[in-house]
Amino acid sequence: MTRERYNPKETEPRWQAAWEEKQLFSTSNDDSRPAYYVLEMFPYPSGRIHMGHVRNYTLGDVLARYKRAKGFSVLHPMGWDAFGMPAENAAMQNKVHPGEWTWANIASMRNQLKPIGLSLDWAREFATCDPSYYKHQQRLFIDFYKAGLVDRKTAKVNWDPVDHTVLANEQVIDGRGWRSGAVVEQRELTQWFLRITRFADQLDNALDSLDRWPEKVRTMQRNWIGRSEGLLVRFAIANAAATPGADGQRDLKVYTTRPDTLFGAAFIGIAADHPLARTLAAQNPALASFIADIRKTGTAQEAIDKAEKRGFDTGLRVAHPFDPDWTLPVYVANFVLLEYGTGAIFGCPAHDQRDLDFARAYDLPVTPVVCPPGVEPATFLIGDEAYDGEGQLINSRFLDGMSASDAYEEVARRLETAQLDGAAVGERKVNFRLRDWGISRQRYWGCPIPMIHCDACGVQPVPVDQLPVTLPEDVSFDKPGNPLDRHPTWSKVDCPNCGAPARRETDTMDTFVDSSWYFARFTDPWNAGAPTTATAVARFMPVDQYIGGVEHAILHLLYSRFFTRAMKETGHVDLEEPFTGLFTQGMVVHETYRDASGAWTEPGDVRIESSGADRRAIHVKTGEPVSIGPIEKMSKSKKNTVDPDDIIAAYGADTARWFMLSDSPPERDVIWTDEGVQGAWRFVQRVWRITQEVASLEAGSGDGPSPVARALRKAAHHAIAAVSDDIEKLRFNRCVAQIYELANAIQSAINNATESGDGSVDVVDALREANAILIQLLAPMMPHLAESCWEALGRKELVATAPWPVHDPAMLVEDEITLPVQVNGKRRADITVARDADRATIEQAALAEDGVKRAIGDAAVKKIIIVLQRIVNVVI
Ligand code: ANZ
Ligand code: ZN
Repeated sequence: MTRERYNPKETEPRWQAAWEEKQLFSTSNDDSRPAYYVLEMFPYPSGRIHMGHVRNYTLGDVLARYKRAKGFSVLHPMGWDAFGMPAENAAMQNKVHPGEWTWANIASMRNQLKPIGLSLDWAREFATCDPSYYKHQQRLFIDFYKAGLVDRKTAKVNWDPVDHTVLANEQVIDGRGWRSGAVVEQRELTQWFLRITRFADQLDNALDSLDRWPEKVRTMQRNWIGRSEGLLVRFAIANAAATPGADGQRDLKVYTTRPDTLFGAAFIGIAADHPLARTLAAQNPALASFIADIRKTGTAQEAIDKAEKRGFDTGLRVAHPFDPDWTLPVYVANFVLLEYGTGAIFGCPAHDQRDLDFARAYDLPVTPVVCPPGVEPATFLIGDEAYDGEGQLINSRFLDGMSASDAYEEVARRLETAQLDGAAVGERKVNFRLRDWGISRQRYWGCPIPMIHCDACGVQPVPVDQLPVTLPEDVSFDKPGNPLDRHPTWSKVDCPNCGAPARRETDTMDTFVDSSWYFARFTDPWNAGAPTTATAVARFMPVDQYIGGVEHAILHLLYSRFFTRAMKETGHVDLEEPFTGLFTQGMVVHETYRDASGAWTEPGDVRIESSGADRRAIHVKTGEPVSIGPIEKMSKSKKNTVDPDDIIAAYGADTARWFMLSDSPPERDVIWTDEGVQGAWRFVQRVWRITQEVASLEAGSGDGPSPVARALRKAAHHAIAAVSDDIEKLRFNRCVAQIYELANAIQSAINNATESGDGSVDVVDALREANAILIQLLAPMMPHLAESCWEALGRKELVATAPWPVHDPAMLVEDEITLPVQVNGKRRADITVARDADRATIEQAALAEDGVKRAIGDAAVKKIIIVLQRIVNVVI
């Protein structure tokens, strides 16, 4: 019999065509089966599919195929997150229109995705840069606007004074514009905001209910939202009259989460842009220039945290709330943020590190007020480190001896009742770190914000029946800045309210908006009249399993959660949480190589010469040695990428999929190695060979039940149960291990049947059953190979349409047990007996073994010790 090698080049396109022809993966919106929605984060059309994509989509595909086999109507769509800066950069560099560049990339990436054999519903494909998509996004924006979820306010932007353009944070490198190299300035611009803070509390609370999300992602979200409970405290200004610019100022409000430390207060800090700082600076040129100076640090939290603590003593003093004779200096300080709390703090150097650094720099008193447990208050001193732990109050008058939490309550209670100018001094307040979401971008390649500015009527939304507001095609990128601003006609429009000449908004939306609701659009991308269709949303949403990179753990997921709530409030969906299950996959990593000159060298140019401890590599072209560097995330800059196209061309998609799934748990990084790929390739061939062998087995003589057959059936049914469970839990590397085991069991049964000639009817039946199970279990992972094997078994239908195998619970019960048999303490044999076998049966079986008989020889058996279910010892 001829055994042909499995040839993916021939089979893979054939099976893809067969699936396509039968439209197996297009999902109907009206189907009586239960729905299951699996979604991978859609790609940005950068131009090439990389291994990270392959991993992401393969993970989702396994689940989609499995759920389909389990009888679900599975929604598994694909689209393109297609707006964004790289297209504009390409336009500037290569003189190609961003749209042209983007659509060309989409076409080539789609061509790269298809050969992977993903079970995607391509009928639902869309790109966010398509007016038929962003039209609905504009509609959502207008509905949010009407519902009070949109705000227009001033905010700081990074301004490049040479290019005359606004820069995104990632375009500011070490304080300079990425293209011009000019020192970036902060400018105030009026911008559009989505009021995500309206839902801050909900977004925080609901994290508890997301029990199918990784804990680390929930924690990251929680930290980002940053809920804190504290107290607003008003400090009376003590010397307003004596301080130029402070006339009429009566109090200064601070936010604190540690009112218990109030007696440790050493100063007041206000933000550079605090209104009081501004009025004081108007009368104080030295302060004004100090403020101008610290503004250069920018607004990024990281930069602020890193910057040296600096302040300017304004001369203003405030009274301590519990002691009118105790006054504190007011500084403008660079570490106090305008947008948090009230933009003003009281500094307690002993118990806050920033305050301590500040106090040391400006020679302010450091009075500890919380003494750590077990430390003698008299000896407790603060050195370079603030103490932020628990303890007992000291140096704090009426609070002395209390715990920090009791002291917190006591201060809060007293200040809530204390009065200053007819209002309470203290007020409890929950604060959030979360800020409203500024979505204005001064760029071309984004969704136009559908608003019109009229001198007479103010801001007006574009009437819904005039949507979409489309981007003009005739734009140039030869100058920096936003081409929409300098387009001769695009922004000229009549006011929808009074008809007078008015001006279109030229800002476009942050691309995070585009990805904040695409999952809802996938449920009915054909609805031309509205963003969503209620029945379709009800059928598929929320997404049952969302899969993507952990780099999106904060913003994308938070914005999507906000959008879902905002869409609920405006009647577009009827749910709050978009993703019930979230899985964050690890990265694909690879060794790095450098040639003799230190230049990064591609894996394709490297040959590993020897393995083990003295692994060495050479350059295939020059024969020169190549040094092997650390394993790192695949990246173009280090040239340690492997192109999916090359792998598929050499081995086929199944090999790539299998290796990707097999090597490590999906949440961890997977190290791409040539040996690993080879191993996967060998397994593909092995499954093919096994299947052909089983298909050609002819049942020989012997009927009646065979123990070999029984053991094989048990292995197969055990594998069904284990693989199903592991797929449900996305533990794909464990599925792979189970499948290897089953393949081994089948192989040894084949060997047994062919060598001993015991191809009894029962054994051949069991082999056929186990082989079919093997193929079905690996079908979600290696779908093409599975189809070829299925066909070789003589099945007429596609395995992609076969129902998932069901295990027989009776097969999972362990009913036999293997016991070692010793003779005078030395192991001589193993016996397999029924788990509940009695002593007599076990003795008989033990004494019947050849090895045992030989060891006993002529001696008399004195006794036989049986430890049930453990061991048998024959004493002679
Ligand atoms: C006095 C104090 C004493 C504080 C102490 C801390 C420790 P979270 O938990 O993040 O809400 N703070 C308040 N507003 C600020 C602003 N705009 N810029 C910089 N810091 C600000 O942090 C609240 C604490 O951060 C507040 O409690 C305040 O300092 C500071 F031993 O007040 B605390
Ligand atoms: Zn008007």
